[in-house]
Amino acid sequence: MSQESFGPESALLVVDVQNDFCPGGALAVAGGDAIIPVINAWMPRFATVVASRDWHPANSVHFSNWPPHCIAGTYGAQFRAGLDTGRFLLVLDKGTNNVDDGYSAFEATSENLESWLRGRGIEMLYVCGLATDYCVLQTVLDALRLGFGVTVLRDGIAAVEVNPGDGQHAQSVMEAAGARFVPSGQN
Ligand code: VGL
Ligand code: ZN
Repeated sequence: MSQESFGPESALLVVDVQNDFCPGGALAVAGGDAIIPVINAWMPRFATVVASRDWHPANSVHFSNWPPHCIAGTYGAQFRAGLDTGRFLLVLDKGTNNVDDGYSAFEATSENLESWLRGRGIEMLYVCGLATDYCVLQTVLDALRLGFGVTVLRDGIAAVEVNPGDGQHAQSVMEAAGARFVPSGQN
């Protein structure tokens, strides 16, 4: 199994691996915990690892679509225990407005992710995290629109599946837009 390191033009983007999206959380994703060892194993292969977190105000239009979750500063919004957060060079807060969903990490309000990545010469993004059918999907589509190459870690994502098949559908949409999916152990 290849475990080579990636070059300086590649970054790992860890999307929303937070308590509320894991078993027991307010918006639990089945399999949310299973991706943590996969993500931890990938992190040391990148010089640049960044993470986003869903970071909502207590009152948001977002909560007309979802049960309240990831309210800024609460336990549910904390990164999941076991995730190697010491490797994060940057943490992006998103969904911080009360007027929209803010699913994409490129909509983060704490930092302009696009400029930050470009300033470091990043051209390739490896994406993992939660949830396949919302924040991973929108982050990947934004990255592709902005011209980044995108690879999604097949075993490093999990879907909410409001409707069965949403995760698979999201994968098809990402692939059609130009994202590559790889199982762990491959590049
Ligand atoms: C997410 C639903 C609501 C996500 C965030 O991180 O994918 N999903 N808020
Ligand atoms: Zn949310």
